[in-house]
Amino acid sequence: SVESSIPEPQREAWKKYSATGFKSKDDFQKETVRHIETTLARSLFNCDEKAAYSGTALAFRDRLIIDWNKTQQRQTFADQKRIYYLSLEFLMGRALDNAMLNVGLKTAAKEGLGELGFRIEDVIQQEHDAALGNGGLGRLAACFLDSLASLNYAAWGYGLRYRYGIFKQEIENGYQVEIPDYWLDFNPWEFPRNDVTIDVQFYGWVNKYTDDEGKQITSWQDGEIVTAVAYDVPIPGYGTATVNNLRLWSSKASAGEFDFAKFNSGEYENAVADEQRAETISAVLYPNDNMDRGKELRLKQQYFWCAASLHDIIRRFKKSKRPWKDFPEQVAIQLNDTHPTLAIVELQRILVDLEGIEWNAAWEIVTKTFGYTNHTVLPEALEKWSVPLIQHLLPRHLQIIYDINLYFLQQVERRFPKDRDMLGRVSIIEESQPKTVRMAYLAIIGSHKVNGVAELHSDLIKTTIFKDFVKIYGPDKFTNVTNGITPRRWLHQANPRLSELIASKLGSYEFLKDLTLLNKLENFVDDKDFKKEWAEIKYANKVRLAQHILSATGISVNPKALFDVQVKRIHEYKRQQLNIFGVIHRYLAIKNMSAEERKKLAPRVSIFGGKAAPGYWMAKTIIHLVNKVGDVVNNDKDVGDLLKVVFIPDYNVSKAEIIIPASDISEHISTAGTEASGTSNMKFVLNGGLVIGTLDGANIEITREIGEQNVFLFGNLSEDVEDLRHNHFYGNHQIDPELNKVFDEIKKGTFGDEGAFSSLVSAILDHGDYYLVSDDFNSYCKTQDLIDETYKNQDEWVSKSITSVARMGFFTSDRCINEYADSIWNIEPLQVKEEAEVRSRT
Ligand code: T68
Repeated sequence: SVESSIPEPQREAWKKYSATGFKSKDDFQKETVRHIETTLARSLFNCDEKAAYSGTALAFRDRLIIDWNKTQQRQTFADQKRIYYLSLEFLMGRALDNAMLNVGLKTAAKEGLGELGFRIEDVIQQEHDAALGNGGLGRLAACFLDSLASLNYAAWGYGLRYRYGIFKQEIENGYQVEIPDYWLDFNPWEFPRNDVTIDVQFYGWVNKYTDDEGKQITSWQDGEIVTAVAYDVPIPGYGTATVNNLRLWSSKASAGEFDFAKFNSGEYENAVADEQRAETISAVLYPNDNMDRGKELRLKQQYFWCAASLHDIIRRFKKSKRPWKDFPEQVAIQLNDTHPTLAIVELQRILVDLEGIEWNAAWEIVTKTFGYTNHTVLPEALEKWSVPLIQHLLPRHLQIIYDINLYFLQQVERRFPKDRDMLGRVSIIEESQPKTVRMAYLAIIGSHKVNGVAELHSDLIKTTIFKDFVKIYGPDKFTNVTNGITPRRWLHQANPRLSELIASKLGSYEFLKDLTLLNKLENFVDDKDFKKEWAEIKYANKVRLAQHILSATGISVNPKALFDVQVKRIHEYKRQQLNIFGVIHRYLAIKNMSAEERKKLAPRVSIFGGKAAPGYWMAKTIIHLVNKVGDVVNNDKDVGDLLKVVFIPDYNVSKAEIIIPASDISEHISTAGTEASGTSNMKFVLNGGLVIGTLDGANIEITREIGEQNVFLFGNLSEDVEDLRHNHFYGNHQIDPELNKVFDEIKKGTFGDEGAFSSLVSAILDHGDYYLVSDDFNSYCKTQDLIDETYKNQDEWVSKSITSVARMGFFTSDRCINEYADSIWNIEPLQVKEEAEVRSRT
């Protein structure tokens, strides 16, 4: 064994002082104070909350890294298959609270910090969010990491270590302003691995020749080299000793490239410029969600990260000394959308060009290794890269893409000799000007499984964008894995009082590991005291949110009002415009009411939040309108508490943890067929909020699970969308009369210069109303009225809330990960002996 290769005395000396990590309040204090006094060079007299956070975080980091080391050793010795989750985005949020809860030491830390003079809530809030993602796709990756570790899967995440995460949003005069998010000044959660580097090549040319032994050699040479440096982030599982790894790559100039000789020849500035160019690759996260624009730097990011990750994976595989054909038994790589598709091409290149494996044998290894998850059917979000750009940046990869395409099309031609159009339709290369590479097609052809993220979405990709591929490969290659969320962060951490109440009824916190146990809550839907406590917790969460709203916006809201929340990226397909038009409609209705009628209305706070991509004009206009409507409504004496409109700036993971537990109603109102899944819908319901939604994405499955009587559904169905759009252009397009009144009010200048909002109005009146706002307006408003009525009966409302939570077990990301493991990765968890000994759950 590896152990016995080290001499006994040496092992003994080592073990004597081997780090064990704290397990008690006292040890926690000892470690924290030591870090504050030595690592941070502070003292009792100048330790502010920031320093207390830093010391606490460093103590917990030490705690994690011990288990991290053991986990990595265990996984290496076990020599089983590993999962590699490739994602350009990991929207992790804060790590400290999560680390405390997952290792079961939050109570110890709370008491320990208390004695040292700090409130744990204040300390936790010092942390800067790790915001390396845009929205749902990035947060899904983060939830998956939590589940993979919690379920003891041997899994690695691979991503980029952006110096700037998603921008910070400020609102000035109602407009979004973007501020760079420089988040790395103090980050205790990463371990730089300066010894783990990989050189990545760009540009250059392809040399094909026959060597002395008569072998055909293809070599990609004379490129520019950029070095990838690994930074490791420990990912603790909940209630287990497993701590997995998230490896993020940072770019720097390669030692060979950064030419010190130039210093002497007076080219210092050029050398520095070279270095900066290399560092630019991992400098910034592209802030577009569901939108792809073919920028060269983005393609560079993709290849840089794919190449570094693959070489790292292969290096690890090679240590096992197995033959290449075993690769797919040792390695499963999951592609989070098409962003890592070049990994398919890179693996084929390595196998064929560098390892000398015959094309077909290599291709079999490749396709068995990869799985591809699709997250959208929106055409503008499907990645396409221009052929000349790839030719320039990655000449050898372009050849390989063409060869993959050739063999694929030959196969298609043999199978469908009569369908001549088929070849053009399914070709990886689109014959446009310039030609483009359709990354989704490449991802499908290079993977053994393709999955959508909710049932409707998985059906849609099979019948629309990937229809031909279902014909070619048969339906079994395509599958569904409905998204999930981690209940650790989205219930236990974000809503500790609710989690505690649930645990008190269920007898333990076991539901956090098996969320289906929540169904036992149904036994308590008629328990008066329980319901009272349930409602009190919601109210307390609303008070907390009201405080945040006041400090962030200056707007004072009544926590007794119905909180109506829509927080997510701003996008026309998500239809925040429908929401704000509905708000204006409500405002007009209130203005027209008698005093008697006003008394009967349930007061409401309409809460918006979310970022617009900096170049997305329409989305920015929506933000502007929300703020301007707020200015008018919130200062209208006729309205008072009956309606407030709030835009919470800089929506992010840590804000979500405050907002979601405080909602009564949340809005998931995308045009049917456009939102692949949605995941915040799951978070809101799990926290006892009800939803208003369209029959789209995971809303459909949520409804199936919790019951139609507990969801406020409205709007047209996805199967009718195409006809409606067609009618807008070729029939007569009738605008809903109530919506027209809203437009008249905007045009009157009630919310300021009407010209500022004309693009929003004319998208509906003049440009075909692609997102069916007018078609769904009436049904939306009526459903909002029904919500008002239902809310008046608080007892019934609370029953719906409890019943819904009880039936949410399906939507844990643990279930989701087990499905991937079963149906795509073919992998079992690695059992952990220490598990029993670990964790009192706090
Ligand atoms: C989201 N996609 C889906 N994309 O919109 C959402 N895109 O329905 C789904 O629940 C979620 O993925 C998880 O499956 C995104 O968030 C992006 O952020 C994105 C980023 C870059 C390029 C394209």
